[in-house]
Amino acid sequence: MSEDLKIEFQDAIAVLTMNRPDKRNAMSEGLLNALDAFFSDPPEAVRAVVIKGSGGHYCAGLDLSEQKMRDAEGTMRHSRHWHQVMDKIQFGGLPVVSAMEGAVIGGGLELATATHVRVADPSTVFQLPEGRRGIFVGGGATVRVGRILGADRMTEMMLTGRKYGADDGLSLGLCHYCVPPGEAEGKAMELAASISENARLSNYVMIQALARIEDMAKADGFFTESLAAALTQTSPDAVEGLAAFLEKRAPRFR
Ligand code: 1HE
Repeated sequence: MSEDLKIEFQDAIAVLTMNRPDKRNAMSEGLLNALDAFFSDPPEAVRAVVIKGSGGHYCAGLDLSEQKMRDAEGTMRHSRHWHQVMDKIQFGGLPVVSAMEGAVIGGGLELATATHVRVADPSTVFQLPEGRRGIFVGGGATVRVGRILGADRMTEMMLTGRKYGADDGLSLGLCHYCVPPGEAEGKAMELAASISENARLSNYVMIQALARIEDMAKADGFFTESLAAALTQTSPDAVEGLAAFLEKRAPRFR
């Protein structure tokens, strides 16, 4: 197990802690590879994941101290590696909840927006400082942050390097919850526990289908929605879920 990423289990929830507090959990190659390894082969019993940082920060983005000048090919390969890992997080099939505080900056925001549920506390700072450092985003922000904010607001955010707090983040969609100081992890665990009680296939299909349907033409989206419904509605969990509702009891999914 990598020292940079602590992996713990609480019932069906895997809790991943980015563990480089001295560097504000900046994303080193080691940390990125440890996330890659977890999401490539998560234990079968895991039903949801919580990602958090240590030392009062979520993630301060790319580890700038590891950066060397790369040529165009090296830069492209580096960026595409980030895309692969972020895709694995977003489309791996497990619901992922971010518990955020402090820095959610650069690659930290790219990581957060690859996760499905984002909880912030008032210390949280969202920023894309790349434009101020002479570089560009490369870990997926143009698509993931761009779709949340729109290109117009993201352009302004990058040009000025402005910082958004948790309340702004909530109204812009960078986070889904803003909780009192220090309560982000507790709320994230509560949400992960509740999500993990859903039928596994329903969660899987939500994760696989929704973001892709957003990329489709309307007619293709409607068609794909019907396929997704056909898959879930004909599963044993659908029979159980509907029976449990009518019998006024909690469902017992597989
Ligand atoms: C780092 C990093 C880092 C901190 N890489 N070492 N990301 C950034 O441009 C954000 C840069 N960091 C910051 O703006 C600030 O550090 C924070 C707002 C996150 C925190 O401030 P503070 O006052 O609590 O801490 P600090 O004193 O600035 O930093 C503590 C240490 O962490 C210090 O090292 P030290 O050896 O002097 O103790 C910092 O150098 C170190 N540190 N952040 C390396 N990011 C796929 S492309 C993505 C492109 C990007 O992500 S670009 C954005 C990078």
